[in-house]
Amino acid sequence: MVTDLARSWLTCSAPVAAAQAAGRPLVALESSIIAHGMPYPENVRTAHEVESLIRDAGAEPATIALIGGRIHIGLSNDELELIGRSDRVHKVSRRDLPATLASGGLGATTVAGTMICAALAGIEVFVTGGIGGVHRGAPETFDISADLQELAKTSVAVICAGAKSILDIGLTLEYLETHGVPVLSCEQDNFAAYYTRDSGFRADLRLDDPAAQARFIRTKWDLGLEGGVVLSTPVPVAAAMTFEEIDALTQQALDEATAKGITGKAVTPFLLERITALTDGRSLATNIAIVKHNAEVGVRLALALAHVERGTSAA
Ligand code: PSU
Ligand code: MN
Repeated sequence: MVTDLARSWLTCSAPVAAAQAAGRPLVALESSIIAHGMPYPENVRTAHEVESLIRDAGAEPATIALIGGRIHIGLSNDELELIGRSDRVHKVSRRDLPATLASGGLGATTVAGTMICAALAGIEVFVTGGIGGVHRGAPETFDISADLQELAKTSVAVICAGAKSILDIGLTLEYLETHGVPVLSCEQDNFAAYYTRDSGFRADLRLDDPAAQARFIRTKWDLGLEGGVVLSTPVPVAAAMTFEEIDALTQQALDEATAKGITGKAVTPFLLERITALTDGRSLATNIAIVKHNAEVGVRLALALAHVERGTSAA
């Protein structure tokens, strides 16, 4: 339950506050992808482009980060620059939120961290790149992203291009099923694999129409079935990488992580950085295309959700 006490930690930007007051749809965006997922200055440029795209489509973007002991919902240009440029930005998942807020440090929120803050701000739709998941080798390491537990309990719809094959995608989908998290897909039947379109695993349900996606999500929450919904959409064909290329480089990055003894929250950023380097930055162009496409899908969902009444559909 969201309490006034929890909400007292929020600082909403003027455009976000105006959208909330006018009842205009909002789309949350994460900051870990800016601080830890892409190099400067492409990260900040992409963040601006994604925000513009959402605004032009009729919703208000709300990039979320922790600055000076406050949860910022919507960032100014200077704040985006700070998060994108500083090398002192903590990666903030659920367990890191209190420490970073209490110390007043800079924090970039992961999928889990962003979901928590979006829910506090009453934002139902959140666009990211790829979700975290069950890591390959998790049966020994227990390395399962806190994103999955958050999806199980926090009621936010998360639009993504599936999950990267640095993860065990099959086990990730099993985990989501166990925890009652619906995995929707659009544009294809299968769950996406981030750099490539097809993970080889089916999503629970394909819903291409934003109105149908919105009705599904509203029905879940109307029923009191708390927790998130994953909406997977594949990387656009023109920007997709081939399975052979990305699979070999993923394996190399995983081997390097093992050899270096990388563990805990450092694993995902290490793998993302190595893959960017190993592809000579080509994966960066793919990353940018993915986030923009996800934003297009997310904004259509946010607009559709604004039109779906709560309660039994009269249709
Ligand atoms: N996977 C991606 N891109 C990302 C991340 C994951 O393809 O940017 C980031 C997201 O912020 C995600 C986080 O929530 O990494 C997951 O980290 P961990 O595995 O430590 O939970
Ligand atoms: Mn982990």
